[in-house]
Amino acid sequence: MDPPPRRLAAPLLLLLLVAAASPAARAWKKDEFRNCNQTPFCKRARTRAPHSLDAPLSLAAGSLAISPDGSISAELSHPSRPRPLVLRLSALPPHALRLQIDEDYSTATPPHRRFQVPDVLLPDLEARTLHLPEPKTAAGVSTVALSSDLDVVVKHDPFELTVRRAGSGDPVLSFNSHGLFDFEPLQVSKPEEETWEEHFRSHTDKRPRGPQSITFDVSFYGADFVYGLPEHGSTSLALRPTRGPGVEESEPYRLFNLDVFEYLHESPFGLYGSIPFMIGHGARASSGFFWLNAAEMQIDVLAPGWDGATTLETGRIDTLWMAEAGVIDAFFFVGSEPKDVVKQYISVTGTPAMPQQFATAYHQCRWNYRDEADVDGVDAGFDEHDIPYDVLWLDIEHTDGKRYFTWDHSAFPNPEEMQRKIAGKGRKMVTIVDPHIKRDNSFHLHQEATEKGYYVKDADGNDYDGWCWPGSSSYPDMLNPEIREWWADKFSYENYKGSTPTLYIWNDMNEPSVFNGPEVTMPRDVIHYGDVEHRELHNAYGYYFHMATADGLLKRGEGKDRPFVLSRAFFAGSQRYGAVWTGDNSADWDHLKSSIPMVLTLGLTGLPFSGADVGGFFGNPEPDLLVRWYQVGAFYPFFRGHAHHDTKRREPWLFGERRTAIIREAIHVRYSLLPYFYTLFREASVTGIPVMRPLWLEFPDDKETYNNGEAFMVGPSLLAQGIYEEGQKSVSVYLPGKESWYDLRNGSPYKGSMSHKLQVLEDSIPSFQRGGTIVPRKDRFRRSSTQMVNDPYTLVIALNSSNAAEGELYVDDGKSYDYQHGAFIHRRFVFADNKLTSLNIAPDNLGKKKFTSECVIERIIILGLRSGAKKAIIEPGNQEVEIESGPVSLRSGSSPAAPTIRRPNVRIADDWTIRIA
Ligand code: MIG
Repeated sequence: MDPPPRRLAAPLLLLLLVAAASPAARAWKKDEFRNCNQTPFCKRARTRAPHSLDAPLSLAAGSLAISPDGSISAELSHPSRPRPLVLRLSALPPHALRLQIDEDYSTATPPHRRFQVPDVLLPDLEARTLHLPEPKTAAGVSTVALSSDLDVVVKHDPFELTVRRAGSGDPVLSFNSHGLFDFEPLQVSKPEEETWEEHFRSHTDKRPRGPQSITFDVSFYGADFVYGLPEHGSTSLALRPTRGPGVEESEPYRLFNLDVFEYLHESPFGLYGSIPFMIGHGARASSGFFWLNAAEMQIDVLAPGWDGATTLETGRIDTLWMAEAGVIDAFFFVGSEPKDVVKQYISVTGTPAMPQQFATAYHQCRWNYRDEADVDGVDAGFDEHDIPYDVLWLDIEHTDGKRYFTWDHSAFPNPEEMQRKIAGKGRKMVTIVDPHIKRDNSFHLHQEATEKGYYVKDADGNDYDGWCWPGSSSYPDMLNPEIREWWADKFSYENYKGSTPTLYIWNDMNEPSVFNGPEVTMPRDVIHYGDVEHRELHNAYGYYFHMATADGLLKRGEGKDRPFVLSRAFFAGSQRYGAVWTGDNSADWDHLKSSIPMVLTLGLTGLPFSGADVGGFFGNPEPDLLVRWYQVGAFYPFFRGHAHHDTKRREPWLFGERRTAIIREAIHVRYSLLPYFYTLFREASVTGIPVMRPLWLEFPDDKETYNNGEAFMVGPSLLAQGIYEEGQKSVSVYLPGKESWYDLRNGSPYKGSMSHKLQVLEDSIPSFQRGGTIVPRKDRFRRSSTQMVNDPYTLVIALNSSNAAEGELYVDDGKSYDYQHGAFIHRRFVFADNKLTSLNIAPDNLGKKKFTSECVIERIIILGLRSGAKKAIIEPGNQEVEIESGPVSLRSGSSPAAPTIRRPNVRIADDWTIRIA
């Protein structure tokens, strides 16, 4: 073969250079972060063989007793420990067991108390615990009945705890079945021969308090897969095994809040937030395990045969949990359905905050909108191109030198006027407020924090000084409630000059991110309030910061305006304070794809309000990728376009008319579904069931759905599937359940319980309404959601095989807390026997506040109606209305396809029925 002509060489070289600069090659800086082998507690725990201790952990015979509060207490002894451990078991209705294990502070003299994370568990938890019956002990085994259908079996030696179904005796969850328990005792002083110091890159951690890690194994019975443990980049919804036969890259899932530059879309390394909650699910059982601990955690999902066993047990998943410090405060949750497991987790950590209506609409962000003229231009651009949006965001450059709560006065000379102008169209603004405070003696915030001693202290007791955006920076100690109060006050209009009632807040960098710290965060030996080391509380720092900021907005609005605070870092319980997003993703197809499992996982672990940066933060998305991202993003609970400052501008109208039209349509889909989304947020705020759901949450028996991370449900009624490949021509979509599904665009029916190979369309992603559901919409487009408040509704009824359907609508004032006192409309729409009925499902015991609405239903679309009826009768009033053929969606050119009841004009606030004649 001839050598290639020489002139090809240059383009080839160029190609290589371009490839090297592409996001995939830009790559994450692996060396900046510790892996398990570089983390002594992890390495040690991970290499220990099951049941390898000479004298294993045992429960001291005779120590098991019922305490006056109804819990069970016992002593555990362990050969490696000078003192016994204290165990406490308590039960929470309906199906949760709490296990606490800590040092014995009463009899012995541990040098200090281990850290127990405050303010995450609901304050009424103790009051809700059950009085347990006397344990029954025989032959070294004690059994305690938790409820009529559950009991817990405690083996004394070696210690093992199993939660079982009382009737069948089937285990659901167990603790220490593999004898991997270890609890390093606090030492009074350092033995001379030991060194407690640890080194990583140029950093030394003195570890003045020595080793104190905790390890144990937990098994999930009846589980085909385990899920949860955000936050990691992953295209897989189920957690992949991290150890054992068949596992190549062997790193445990790491929970350690970090600011990871250009993170990988697929990696067990920890990102910005941590929730130590895992759900096991299979055809036979659903269960959950939550370990409240804010220290660095590493968790292995063990592949069958990990322990060398040759007869592999199926239907059980073993996991290994390791933490650097803290105590054991753990919860076992037993389904029967996976939704029950989520609800139980929520019953312990709190229900998600109900967002304001505007926050559920589309947000436009960029690092940075430069000045007031830029803000004006972008705002006007949406109007010119007929694209609704609700919130315009300002990133760090809007400040005076990264001093938060201030403005760059040359770029933003009139911030109040700017906000009022935006507010005139029913829109809001958001500014960023980060935790790093510029160490500038003329900055009032720094002065005050210094004077009051409000900063986190370094190991020598001085204000910790780290490097971040403003240069030399210090960090308020958010663990201290007094400091949180102080911080919250900074959001008053008086303190935050230039802020107005339509300004909300974005908390970034709260892992915390410290540019010159180990792994880009705070050193572990930094000291917090109450003499707590940073290592003990690290994963919750951002949580307390988010909490203080949300409390600030609550105070600012005198308790009447629901806060909106977006946070990057999170922990168990963050759902009570606002939304989170998946941080600095990249503008590539893999990141679009991994956003779905990431958002689904957040929802399963209590955080329903999340999303990924639409378009991808780093890099310039191909226009087709941007379009696909809008189509998927329109279904994220939190829907925001955002971009790095080095990227090209990418407002939705910059890629030609055709693409503008498609993006407009994607955003329109979101706006038309806002009534449905808001109803789902209501459900989430009461039960914790997420807005965006894995298929198996709705179809728990359907194995086909268990590891589907490409398709997702929005609530119980809609299913969508993203398009994650460039130029993809066809896509296979699995539609679960026995009922039919209807294409959202044109109402075409598709059979359930099978995969459909569909042609990929340019202007939408596959999305369907499930037969048997009713979805409320608003189909008139305005500039913002606020301007749609009085618009009439459309109901879309998708009938099931018995010609029936149901759905809900929740409406309140969209901003205040009056709903907590009864001020809302909550209806259930039921279609059966050719009759649609609107039922009030608002409980009447909530309070005296009222909310009503003059809104009517202007259109009812019925998919799957087999009768050729032409008329319907409305009661009360015996009024006749026409049934015509009408379009199913609003897209231009959509042909009349479905029977439509025109202008029934019944009020959403009223009881009525509509009978098909
Ligand atoms: O180090 O504020 O994730 O959304 O635009 C980057 C600037 C700091 C990281 C956030 C990103 C934000 C950016 N911030």
